[in-house]
Amino acid sequence: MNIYFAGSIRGGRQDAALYHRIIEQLKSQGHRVLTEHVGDLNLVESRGDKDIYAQDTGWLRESDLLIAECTTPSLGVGYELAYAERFEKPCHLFYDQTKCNLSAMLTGNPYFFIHPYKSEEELFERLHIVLQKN
Ligand code: 6IA
Repeated sequence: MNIYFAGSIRGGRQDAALYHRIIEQLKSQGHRVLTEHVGDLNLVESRGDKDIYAQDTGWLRESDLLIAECTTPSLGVGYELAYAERFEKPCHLFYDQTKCNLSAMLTGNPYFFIHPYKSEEELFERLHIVLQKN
């Protein structure tokens, strides 16, 4: 599958190492991750915002599945989720419930598959199940 992985960039990079581990897991199961740079620990902004928007919305339309790690709040990730819903892409949202409370605009939308987790081990178990079912 072509997977669009969404995670915070300008919202804050404190979970970047976790994004990297998730992306590695997706790739190790044979999937193509369109947004590998989200897990890049040395991310430098080298492109203009218009190019980023055009590229990312194109990848969203091309994707088969969206996986979002939502523990660190990000306006960009929220926008991507609404965009993916509009194009009827399956969306799986993960967040560490010991660290944050996800927005009601996400948890209240029955379109989204919501996966709260309490440990990284639980996150990877749930992710494995999602990939097996899709
Ligand atoms: O509001 P945020 O910046 O936290 O939004 C993060 C989300 O928007 C991610 O899931 C990305 O898919 C997308 N996004 C935000 N900034 C970039 C970006 N910046 N490049 C690609 N996608 C982005 C420049 C990075 C550079 C290494 C090319």
